[in-house]
Amino acid sequence: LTERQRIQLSMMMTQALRHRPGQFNLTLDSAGWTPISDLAAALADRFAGVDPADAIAEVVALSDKTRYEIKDNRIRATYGHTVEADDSGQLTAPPAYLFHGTTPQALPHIRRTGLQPMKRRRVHLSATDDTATIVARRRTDKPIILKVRAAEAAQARVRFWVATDRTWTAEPIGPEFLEFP
Ligand code: HQG
Repeated sequence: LTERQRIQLSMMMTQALRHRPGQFNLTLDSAGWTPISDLAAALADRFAGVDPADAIAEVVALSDKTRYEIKDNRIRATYGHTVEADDSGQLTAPPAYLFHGTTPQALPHIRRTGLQPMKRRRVHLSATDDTATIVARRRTDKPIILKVRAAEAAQARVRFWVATDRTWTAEPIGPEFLEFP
């Protein structure tokens, strides 16, 4: 695949595996898994001349953010769901601190209501402040980095899941667990 084709296919895969599985004739289980063959069938006509399963494997292998996971002929998005995927990731006790990159505009809301999942099922957190800065730069050239007292929140029964080596997901996190700049 060319890089352009890879990006196009990856965008279709996030639509299918995070947001609109029904539109691709897919059924996701509670952890977000679906057979690779079903996804390949759904995407086949968009990539004439390329084996769709090979193309999918290439996108998975080259994903800079480890957006997808393959296991036992099944595939899932590692994070980012708007559809229910209640067991995605691995329920794990978090480190003392995680990070969240956001915008100046969101800050007053976050001070009041804490981190909310907004359109997704879970709040997304970064393992390092560098990664959080990259996440924030998607939306702003003035990144705001919040330090999340994750272990303390977990003690107060907020659940955390490891998605990738750089990304965690969590339930809503109250402002009392956030350190503002
Ligand atoms: C903000 C990308 C108002 C939050 C990234 C963020 C990540 C609030 C936005 C992954 C709020 C939600 C997720 C509150 C949070 N009031 N705004 N109470 N609480 N917000 O995209 O973390 O490339 O759903 O700060 O790299 O930006 O797609 O979350 O600005 O890993 O693979 O509401 O998506 O990965 O935005 O990004 P998002 P996110 P991919």
